Amino acid sequence: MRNPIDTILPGCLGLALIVAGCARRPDIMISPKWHATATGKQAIEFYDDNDDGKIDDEELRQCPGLLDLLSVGDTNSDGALSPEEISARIERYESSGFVLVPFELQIKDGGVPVVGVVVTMIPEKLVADTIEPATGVTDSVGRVIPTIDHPDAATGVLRGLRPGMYRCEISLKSSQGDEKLPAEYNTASKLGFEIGPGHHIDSLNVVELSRH
Ligand SMILES: [Ca+2]
Ligand SMILES: [Ca+2]
Repeated sequence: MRNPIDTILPGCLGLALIVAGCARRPDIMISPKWHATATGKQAIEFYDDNDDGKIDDEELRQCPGLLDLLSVGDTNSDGALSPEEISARIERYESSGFVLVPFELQIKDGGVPVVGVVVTMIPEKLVADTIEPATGVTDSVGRVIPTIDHPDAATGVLRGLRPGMYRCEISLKSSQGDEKLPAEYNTASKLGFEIGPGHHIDSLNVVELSRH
């Protein structure tokens, strides 16, 4: 006959694991898994079309999120991003411990806020496997705080962006579903943001449409 203690122990162990699980931070509140050195090298693979070992000019214009990084990430001021500079920035994301960074955008047309614009923040290819996209719709004053869809979040979404480099798509559809904005704002968007730890906190980024 089985010792009753053998039957009780697995139950206790199960309870202990559940308690331990409760004490852990949920995975959604843990920083993305960055690989700084590998990502710096991969940037060259992805974007260095002229094989000079760095990313600049036309190469940066193809990835607007990295172009936005230039202002803070080009530490030797040569107008280009080296793999070491990209790795250093990613190490900064990691060491900061930031899980989410607040980000707010306002869309205006001729100075007038535009309502109902869908804003999508798409991670650049370099970080697409590490961080999630975020999206949202402008409110009555043309403002949007993009959120990340996340099934484990209590509300189903995470407010804020992961640190990283993003291309920003802006779309406004008619009631028939036709795109009202030119491709330069969405499918061919050259608008990018580098979201560094604390970089955009308390600042409102305004995009003025120029459709006319
Ligand atoms: Ca190059
Ligand atoms: Ca540089």
